[in-house]
Amino acid sequence: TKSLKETLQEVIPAKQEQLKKLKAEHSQAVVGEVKVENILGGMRGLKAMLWEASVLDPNEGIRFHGLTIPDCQKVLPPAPGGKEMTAESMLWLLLTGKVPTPEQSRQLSAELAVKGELPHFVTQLIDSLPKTLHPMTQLGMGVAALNHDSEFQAAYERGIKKPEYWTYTLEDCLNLIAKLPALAARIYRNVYHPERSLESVDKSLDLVGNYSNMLGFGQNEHLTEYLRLYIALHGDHEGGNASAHTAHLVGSTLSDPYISYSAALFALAGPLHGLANQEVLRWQMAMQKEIGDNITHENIKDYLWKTLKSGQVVPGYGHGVLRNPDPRFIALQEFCKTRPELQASPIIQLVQQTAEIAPDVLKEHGKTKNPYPNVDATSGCVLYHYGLTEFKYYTVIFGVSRALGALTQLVWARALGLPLERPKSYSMDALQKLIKN
Ligand code: CMX
Repeated sequence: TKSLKETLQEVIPAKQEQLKKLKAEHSQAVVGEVKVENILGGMRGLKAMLWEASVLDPNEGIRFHGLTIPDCQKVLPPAPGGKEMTAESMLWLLLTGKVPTPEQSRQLSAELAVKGELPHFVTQLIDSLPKTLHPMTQLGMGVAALNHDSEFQAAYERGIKKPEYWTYTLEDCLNLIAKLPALAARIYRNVYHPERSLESVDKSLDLVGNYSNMLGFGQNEHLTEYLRLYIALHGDHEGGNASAHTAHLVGSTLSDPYISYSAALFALAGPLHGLANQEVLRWQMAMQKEIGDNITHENIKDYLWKTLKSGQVVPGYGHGVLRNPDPRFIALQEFCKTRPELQASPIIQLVQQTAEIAPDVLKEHGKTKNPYPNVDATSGCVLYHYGLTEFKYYTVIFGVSRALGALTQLVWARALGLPLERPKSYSMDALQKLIKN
């Protein structure tokens, strides 16, 4: 059986050749135009980034190396005894474009488990932080501190050659992904359950099996399976989203993967991006409190209008690229349908009812280009049902997941020798001058 590194070694030359050919034969081909609206509108719609692992179609949603979410659910190996694809299987696909065998996926799990414990100074750092510091800030700090042991940074200082960059980057990326569960679980324990002892990394478990175990939910196989699906699904969403783009931008300066991904986490921590899943649950709970037991179509509709009229966005709805319901939302909803206890859960029912009503209200409101639910509309309610009720923590789980895609691209950026990212900017005066000429 080939290892992950051996598989990558095999696929890299063809990609390098493809890049060389694109540069040589099509450098001057035009793929779109830059309008003033792109410059003023957060670069929305601008085709300006290279990203290998996934492409987001506005109508059908994400594909990972051409595979849709249902395709991935069919072909990517689950954990022993489980049904949902593992984070390792998704990581393998993202990195290599190939579907791993169950054996390869298990080997990767074993490799990550061996690397999974945190260095002592990082546990000390995290333990010294106040409980009141947002869990995302703590995660970003912990990830940045792990750069103490960056192999890429050390090798760069020694003066390695460019073609060797990717191997050290891969080592850092795997080390970081391996350590995220212990780091994220430690933050959870410290902030919410300081009385609990922390499990250490179990060498026989997959990454998410360990994460669930360290969070204190190891006995709940349903939640562990949900987390596997959640983490695989959130792994990558092409390159332009704020967290992935941040990792790419910072990484393009040859910052090591730890500090590049730390920066990405702080982009994920914003309410228009990853923090939305915390906001969704807060908002749905407030709706539940206000409506009480009398949940009707009209009551939900009124609450939606109340939110919009107060000038707030409806969290979990809309998207920068997508123009249809998010297939990640659909996959997580399907998970709910397979389990009677989830179907009976009041909060899950409320999320489902809201998803039936909100699109029409948002259409009538007439602002958002996409009135449909995104993944954040539903991702938190299953966690809540199974007892992971601290929704301030939810973006941390997203942060554990998004490492799969953002770090994959860092490996590819080094393997392809991608340059420093440096777009051109204009002041409004300069722009007006440009338009006149
Ligand atoms: N509720 C109310 N208004 C919304 C809206 C929503 N859910 N989504 C968009 N709008 C508004 C925008 O605020 C904007 O209004 P202004 O013109 O007054 O500024 C207008 O509709 C046009 O926005 P858009 O082009 O449709 O959306 P953007 O690409 O600018 O923004 C997003 C995308 C996700 C930030 C936005 O839809 C939003 O704020 N949604 C709610 C937060 C959310 O769910 N975020 C999670 C996204 C997924 C993720 O990254 O994790």
